[in-house]
Amino acid sequence: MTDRTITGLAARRVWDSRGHPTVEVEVALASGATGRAIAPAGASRGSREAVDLRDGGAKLKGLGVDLALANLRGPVAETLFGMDAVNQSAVDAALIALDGTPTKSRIGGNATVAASLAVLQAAAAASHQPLWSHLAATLGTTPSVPLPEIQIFGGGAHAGRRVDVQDFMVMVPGATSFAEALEVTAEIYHAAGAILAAKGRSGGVADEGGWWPDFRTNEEAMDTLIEAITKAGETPGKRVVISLDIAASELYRDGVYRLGLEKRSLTTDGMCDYLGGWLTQYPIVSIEDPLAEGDTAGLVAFTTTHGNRVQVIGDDALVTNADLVRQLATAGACNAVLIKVNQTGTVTGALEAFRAARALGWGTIVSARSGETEDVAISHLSTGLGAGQLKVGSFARSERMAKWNECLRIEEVLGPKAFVGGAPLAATWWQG
Ligand code: 2PG
Ligand code: MG
Repeated sequence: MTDRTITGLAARRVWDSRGHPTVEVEVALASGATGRAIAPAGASRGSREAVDLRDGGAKLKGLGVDLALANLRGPVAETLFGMDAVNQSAVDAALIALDGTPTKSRIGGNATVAASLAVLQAAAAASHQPLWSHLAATLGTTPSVPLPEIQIFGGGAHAGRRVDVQDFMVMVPGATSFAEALEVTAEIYHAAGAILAAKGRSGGVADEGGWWPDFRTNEEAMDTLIEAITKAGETPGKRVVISLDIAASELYRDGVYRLGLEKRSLTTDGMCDYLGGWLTQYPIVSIEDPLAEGDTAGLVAFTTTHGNRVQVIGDDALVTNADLVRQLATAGACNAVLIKVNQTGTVTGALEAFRAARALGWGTIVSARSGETEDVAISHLSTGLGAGQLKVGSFARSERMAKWNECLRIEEVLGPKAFVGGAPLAATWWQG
């Protein structure tokens, strides 16, 4: 037994930003150091991602976490007690072996991700370093402050499918610091709110804090975004650019893409042309899940046609899985990966996916889920790994703002020189 041996594990039910129950884990080490983590939850999910263990039944819409908590207090605690908290890969391998399923369905991805991250936090606490610097020190990475990717309008599964596209976002690669990027985004966010209010179309905010999308077409949302950027005193495509998450798996049924808002269906080719048109019309530099996870041919076609000028991010198709990253890279689909720790269920799984993407020269984007909490681990993860971008949702609601604010604190320590800015976006993508 050393100071860093895991000696205690507490699991409790807490609540996420949608008011749903989730799992919090607190791990204690022999030295007295502790680490705490909360599992987030997605709404638009890839079919191969780690699944949350939920109780089912009528209570709490079936979303109770008593079974996951029982697993944590029983088998997970028994497995982790006596292990070295610094040896994250051994801890995660033990969790994976205990679960024994490809999607963590026995122990629950919500249980494994909270346990894995709590161990990481405890190891950082034991080293008397903030998580970002502990990560950089143990992984040998150069920490940097990521470019924030911030939602202005939320749609898709996060807004009652009021518009088809899930995330209409801005990035400020022309900013000289994370702090400046947030300030510019704040102006755009509030300009967008004022435009909607003036049109009598304010409807509150969607799940991730973006304005509720009361639009007649998807293009109207795009045009209003351009209007908001302009109203904020910026020239679209100069220091501010657009980023989208189409979340196309949500639109894909029986081999076609159904755009509910505009009541039309598109084939894969039609969807490629539709989005390709937007790429010529608007200053879009990044597009996530343009085609569905099951439509690999579509993802390949889209990446082949547009991948030299736009970042094509795989979320549902890659589910933070190193093998899928390599497979899709070989096929020619995507050129960037979204990293969500709970999609794979362990810190080590997320690191493997990150490293696989880096080795391919791909872009790397650490992301929150639509169901979030006050947990700010991803701000540290993105900084410690030196990821290109951080995607957290919008510029409202404290489960989102907590993560942006944590990056401000980290930037204060690292200095604005550590801000990634436009660096990860190839010059051909961003002409500003
Ligand atoms: C996504 C995320 C965050 P969810 O699709 O990228 O926007 O959504 O957590 O619902 O999967
Ligand atoms: Mg997505």
